[in-house]
Amino acid sequence: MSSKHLTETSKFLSYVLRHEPHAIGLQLDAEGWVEIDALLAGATKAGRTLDLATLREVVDSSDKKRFTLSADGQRIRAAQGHSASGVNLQHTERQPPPVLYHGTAARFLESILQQGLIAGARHHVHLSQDTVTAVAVGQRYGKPVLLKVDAQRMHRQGFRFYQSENGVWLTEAVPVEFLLVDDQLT
Ligand code: HQG
Repeated sequence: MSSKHLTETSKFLSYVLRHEPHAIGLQLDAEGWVEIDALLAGATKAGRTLDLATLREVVDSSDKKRFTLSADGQRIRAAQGHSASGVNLQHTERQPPPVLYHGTAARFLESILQQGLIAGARHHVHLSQDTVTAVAVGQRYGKPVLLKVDAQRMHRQGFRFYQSENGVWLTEAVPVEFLLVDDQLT
């Protein structure tokens, strides 16, 4: 299958498994799972050609391991990034590394330096362990800016951190006092 078709299908899966399952008549459970049969049927009904082989190829080829299959292979979920209500993944709570990064766009900086990082539509603020990933995330919205998060100090003060099954660090919000604009991009 062409990489363009795989990317496009991956975006469709992110849309229904993270944000709008109802768009194709699906309901996710509290842990974000849905029966693969129901997903394929819903997609077909919505006029999209999606078969099991394609679905498995998208899952296997996802650079960020965005989707997880259940142990019995019957169900699928997005590993993180949800905004859908009624979904509340029990991500593993972990002690974070001393520093985490958040990539954003320059045009959001003023607001972030006033309010701190907020989750917005998603259930968590997303943080990365490495700067390359963070810059790529920020670049999706415009000229990227890299923010350094003092995760160690946050954790010491009782803020909780979680790691999704595909390795993304998550927290509820990051107050301004724990943020530093990293000047390596300027
Ligand atoms: C910004 C991708 C103004 C925030 C990535 C971001 C990630 C504020 C945007 C995942 C703000 C939200 C999530 C404030 C935060 N004022 N703007 N106070 N606080 N923002 O897409 O972190 O490829 O919901 O900086 O890898 O960009 O889809 O979050 O720019 O893990 O699998 O508000 O998406 O994964 O944007 O990206 P998003 P994100 P996938």
